[in-house]
Amino acid sequence: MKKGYFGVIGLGYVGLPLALEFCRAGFRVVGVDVDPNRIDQLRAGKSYIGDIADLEVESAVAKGLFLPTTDYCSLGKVEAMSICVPTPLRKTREPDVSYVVEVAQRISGILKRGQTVILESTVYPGATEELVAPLLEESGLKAGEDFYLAFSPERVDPGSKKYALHTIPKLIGGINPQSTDRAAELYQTVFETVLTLPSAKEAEMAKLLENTFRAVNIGLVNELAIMSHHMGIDFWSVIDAAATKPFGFMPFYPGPGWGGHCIPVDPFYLSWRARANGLEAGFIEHAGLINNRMPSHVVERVDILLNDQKKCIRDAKIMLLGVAYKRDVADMRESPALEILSILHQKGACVTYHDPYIPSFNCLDREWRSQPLDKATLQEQDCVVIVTDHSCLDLKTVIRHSNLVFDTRNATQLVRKGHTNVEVL
Ligand code: SAJ
Repeated sequence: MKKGYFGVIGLGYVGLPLALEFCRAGFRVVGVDVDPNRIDQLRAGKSYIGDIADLEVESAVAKGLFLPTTDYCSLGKVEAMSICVPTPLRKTREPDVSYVVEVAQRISGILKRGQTVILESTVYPGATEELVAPLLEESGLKAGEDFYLAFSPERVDPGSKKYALHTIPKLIGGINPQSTDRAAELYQTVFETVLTLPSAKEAEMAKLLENTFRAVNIGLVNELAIMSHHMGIDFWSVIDAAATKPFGFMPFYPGPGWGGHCIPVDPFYLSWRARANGLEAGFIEHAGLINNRMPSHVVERVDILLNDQKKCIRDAKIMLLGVAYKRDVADMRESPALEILSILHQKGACVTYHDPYIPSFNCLDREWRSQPLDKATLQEQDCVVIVTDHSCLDLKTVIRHSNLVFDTRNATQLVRKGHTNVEVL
């Protein structure tokens, strides 16, 4: 297939890697984003996504392959375009598809006969056909005939260097067979493996199964961790033992809660749709209850540990070690650290944090700045709470100079032997 122009709308942690993957395959990629600062950075050869090096952006721009712009009209020349904008939850835990709606309306203003639109943003089953198609048809063109429309779930694991994007199998489901074929033919020139599904709904549901699978299993191990603690069982060794089973088991690990913009969000797109069909999504709702309760469980544990030293949370000096939502990423979105910090602050603790990936962030109407992780600072703390187990953290030093360490990730497993000042979740 000749390689012409391809469009990507939304140049975030999904869209930017996708755009550059198409550049590497020889396409000229029109990258559209509403944020002019992002466009300026990209044009200057700068990346704002941890997994993407500046050089990758600089090289694609210099070769004239990557064309960052805020102008939707530039999409007029592309054969196909992918929508990669956020699909968060509202405060009511209902889907917020406003970004997808905004983009679809903008595309309908420039859509050309014969173009293909692929939605990559995670949505509820049926959204591509029931929400996006009518918006694009405001162009006067007929979906599935005059233009083609498909869904292809993004499969990005932020912070993971293990899989190159083009090696991760890509699912495609169109609103009709012609759309499926068009989208698959295009993606086959970039991705090593492309699997087509009967329709867009199966592709939308596959993504939700993938992430609900993780969310429910995270909830399972969190629930069993709390149970094991009360029963005097070392649950971390239980998981390692169960993981020796070569089949039929996949380890998940307890933690301070679930973060990121996917796992705590995507399952509720499915439960919302289920409820709209008069169905119950019990596992999803229960996983949400458990995972959302973990931050307060962490604080309860710290409270008990301080009480054992005749201290209380009020006025205690507590340092959170790692605040990103998971190890080795510089992303705070939905991080459980934010909830832990808020609860401790409300209880009167003197909270600080150290995170080499997060120099500062705003929470509780103020800026918080990462403190040095040195002997003096550690010795001042009544408790150090390991919230995110970044690989670069020197936990031996932390244990050596801290009065008390509460480890929510079992990150000290190999260095805490012989130390009595470390407790794990
Ligand atoms: N977590 C646990 N215990 C676990 C696994 C994760 O507490 O056993 C926590 C993490 O600390 C994090 C949250 O859950 O706060 C989500 O973790 P995650 O490993 O699912 O990471 P995400 O959300 O960055 O990326 C996931 C992808 N993860 C993996 O495949 C390992 C994948 O499910 C999706 O492609 C991606 O979300 C997405 O964009 O949907």
